[in-house]
Amino acid sequence: MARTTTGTAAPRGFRSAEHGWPELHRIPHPPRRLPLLGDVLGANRSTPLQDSLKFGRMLGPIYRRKAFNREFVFVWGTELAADLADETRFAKHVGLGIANLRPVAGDGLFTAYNHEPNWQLAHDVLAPGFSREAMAAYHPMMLAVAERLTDHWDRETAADRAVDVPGDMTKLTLETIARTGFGHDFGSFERDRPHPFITAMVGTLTYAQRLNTVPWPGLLREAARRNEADMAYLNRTVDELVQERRTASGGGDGDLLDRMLETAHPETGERLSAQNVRRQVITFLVAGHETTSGALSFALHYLSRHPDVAARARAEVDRVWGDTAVPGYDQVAKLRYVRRVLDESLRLWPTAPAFAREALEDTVLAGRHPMRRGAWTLVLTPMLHRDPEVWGADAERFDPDRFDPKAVRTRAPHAFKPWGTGARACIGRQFALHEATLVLGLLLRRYELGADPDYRLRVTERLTLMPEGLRLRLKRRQGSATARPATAPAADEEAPVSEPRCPVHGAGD
Ligand code: MNH
Repeated sequence: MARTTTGTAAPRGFRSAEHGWPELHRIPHPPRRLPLLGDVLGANRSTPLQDSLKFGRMLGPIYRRKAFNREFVFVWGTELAADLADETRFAKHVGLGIANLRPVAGDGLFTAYNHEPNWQLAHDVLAPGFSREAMAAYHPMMLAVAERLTDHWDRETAADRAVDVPGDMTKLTLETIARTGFGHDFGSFERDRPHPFITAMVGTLTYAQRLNTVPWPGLLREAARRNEADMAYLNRTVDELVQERRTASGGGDGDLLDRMLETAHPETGERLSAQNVRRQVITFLVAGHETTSGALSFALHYLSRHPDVAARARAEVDRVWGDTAVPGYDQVAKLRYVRRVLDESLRLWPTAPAFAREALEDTVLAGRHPMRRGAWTLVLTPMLHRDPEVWGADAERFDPDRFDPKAVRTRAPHAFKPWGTGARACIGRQFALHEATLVLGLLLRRYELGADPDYRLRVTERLTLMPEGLRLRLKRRQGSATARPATAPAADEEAPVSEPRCPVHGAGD
């Protein structure tokens, strides 16, 4: 029998907080609440997440906000977030931005309700696509895509042009998931403008985010029409891609699409339906690149602003990779410091910046806030990751040493949640970490990163986060990837983590 994540289904549909939180009055809300409109003063519709951070700083570790007639509870204190990680009392809640993606992603892995049978089926069928063996098979394809990036950056650098970091990271990560997952090539690096798939995807994500900020969707009629067109484009792209595979002779050597089309559930023998495959392909093309692209972009921003950190990371790459022209699969996980740079970037700007949890039963959150079954709250990870009680008074400061093994061991559990939590945590975590570590290693080895001194970090939101307008000037390093022999592992390296059977349940948040 397939496991279920939640036991019986919690009540479905939207519940404003007053229905689910009997003692809502004890949870603070912003001053100057307006009749009908709610807490809209000082809010900016294009940056809802950064607004929430502002309110979080003002109101503390748990607070509520009302937008028109709907009220939401937000949580960021570590103790509260840790209690919400208890899978016996709480589970993922599909609401707000995620629910708004249902028309396009349906019961695909990311947007499925916990009780939908296709969640467990697709999880069990696709999880082996994220095993160590699968990852090792993706590695050469990831390298090939990274080479297209460095070719492009070499040309830009030779022409004395600054590189467009978020734009090019998006090309890189889209090509990576398309190639490794689906044997497809969007030709992103051969285009001057983003691929229409990206434009349609950004349109859909932005629309889903905007739906949260209007009292009723009818106000977005024009945008809704564009969204229909965007969704139709996404569906068409995916249908063609699936069709290509169905008519191809060779198949994809066990890539994600092969698994979706061919694999029967190991216990029930069930397969994904054609409609569900379509949902999964869209889900993976979007979830598989948008957040990794942001994570790489933020990391490059911080590396360019912290030459000491960049020098240390670069020295590690030179030491671990030595003069191997092409790093092997096992040489990526050995970049422990580069990995810390990524973790620290994901701490400050977790690119999927919130996740929602709902109560599976009537319960009391952290012993203080009663919740009825079905009540839910949003965990704000960028604030959780800045909780001064855990991260100290200098939590805003970029410092990868926060992730050295000893610091990690002594930290409160559940204080770092860029991948979400529990059964519905990110299935692509190891994939993203391998890809991003590999690419940062290659870039550090090849270039010096020059920051524009006038650039101030601005973060754009389309459900995910991205540094806006970030450009860097690169310099090719002299004599990089030359005669420096790979040495024995440094003393501070962690033992390799043994691969869990299921990359999600075994990942250990
Ligand atoms: Mn990803 C779920 C963050 C990369 C595919 N991902 C999640 C969640 C977070 C998340 C947070 C949980 C959301 C929730 O609780 O509602 N994911 C990330 C980040 C990166 C990332 C920060 C990169 C950095 N994710 C990837 C990649 C893939 C992927 C790469 C695929 C190749 N993620 C998923 C899927 C889910 C998910 C699929 C839904 C899993 C499930 O619910 O079973």
